[in-house]
Amino acid sequence: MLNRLKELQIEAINEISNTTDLKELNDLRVKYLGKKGPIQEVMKNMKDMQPEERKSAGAVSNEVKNAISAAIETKKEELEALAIQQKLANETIDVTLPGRTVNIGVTHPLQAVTNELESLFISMGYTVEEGPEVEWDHYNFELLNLPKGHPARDMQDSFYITEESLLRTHTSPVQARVLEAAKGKGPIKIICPGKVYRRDDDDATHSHQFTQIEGLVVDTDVTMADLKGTLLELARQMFGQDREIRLRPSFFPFTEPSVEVDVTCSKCGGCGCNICKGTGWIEILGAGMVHPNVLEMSGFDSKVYQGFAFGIGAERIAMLKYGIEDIRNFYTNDLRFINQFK
Ligand code: FA5
Repeated sequence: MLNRLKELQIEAINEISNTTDLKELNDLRVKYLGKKGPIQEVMKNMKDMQPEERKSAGAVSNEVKNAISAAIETKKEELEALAIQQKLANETIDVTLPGRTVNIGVTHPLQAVTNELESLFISMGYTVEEGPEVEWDHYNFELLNLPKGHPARDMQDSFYITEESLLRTHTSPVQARVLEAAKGKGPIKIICPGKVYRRDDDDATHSHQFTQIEGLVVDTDVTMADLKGTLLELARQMFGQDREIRLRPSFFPFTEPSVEVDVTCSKCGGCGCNICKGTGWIEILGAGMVHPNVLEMSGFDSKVYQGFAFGIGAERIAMLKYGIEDIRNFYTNDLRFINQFK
């Protein structure tokens, strides 16, 4: 019996040393040390032994089991170390390989100009307001001194949705909303960027949907000089410190006096070229002093408060700044155009 135990030890250690796989090693543990294994089988005969013989058989069986366990542990450590080495070898990173490029988007030039104008006005103490693109006739026209039937409504051909609602034709209704919400108390200093819509025929300089940035300042001591200074700063920040502006008399029902604002042409510097049609000047926005009727309709005392307002066409600014010749480029989503602004 003792011989059989020694034979089993040699047999097990042989098999253990030949195995190359952790699962196989575990199977060998079950095979030799499990309850139904050959060592337990041999030990069943112990009951027929003399006490002295049984004692030494017990000791030998323990020695054999310990030797097999130790061989399994050693092999396990060896196989685990080998597995880690193989994993490391397989996962080697080649740091010399070129990286995969990620396609990074680019800010649309129209958005870039809007952002730039927003930052400029925020730096001058303005806050940014927004309003709905589907607007009530009341805010788009009536509160801006354009009652129903007023001939100046034809200046902005509109997309009506119902008799009383339309796609806003300018960002000026936001100033009407802000004035109304202020309940007759200034000061107000806001800009409102956003999309506007008109039944204009699309061509190189007109679009049926375009972007305006409205500005409104209302306080107790606001003059035309404040408006002019603000617009000169705007022109110089956007187009260069050597720009000049000129104010031409114009008409808007919501401002009195009203002006159209031109900036010296950035291509020819004012001598006259194809961009400025030989005049040296390019129109960029409409502006004026807020009409007393507009202030009064929103609850402001026009003897105490005055204000100025302006409406910038963002596409026109972007076209001048980047030399873009056709406004439709902003809306055709041609990546060859957009990627030039990377
Ligand atoms: C207005 O819309 C006034 N609400 C501006 C204003 C605000 C005046 C506050 C006074 C006080 P106007 O229709 O001129 O004004 O438009 C303003 C600017 O929008 C124009 O100077 C031009 O740059 C731009 N614009 C007008 N129509 C179009 C169009 N169809 N496509 C692209 N840009 C346009």
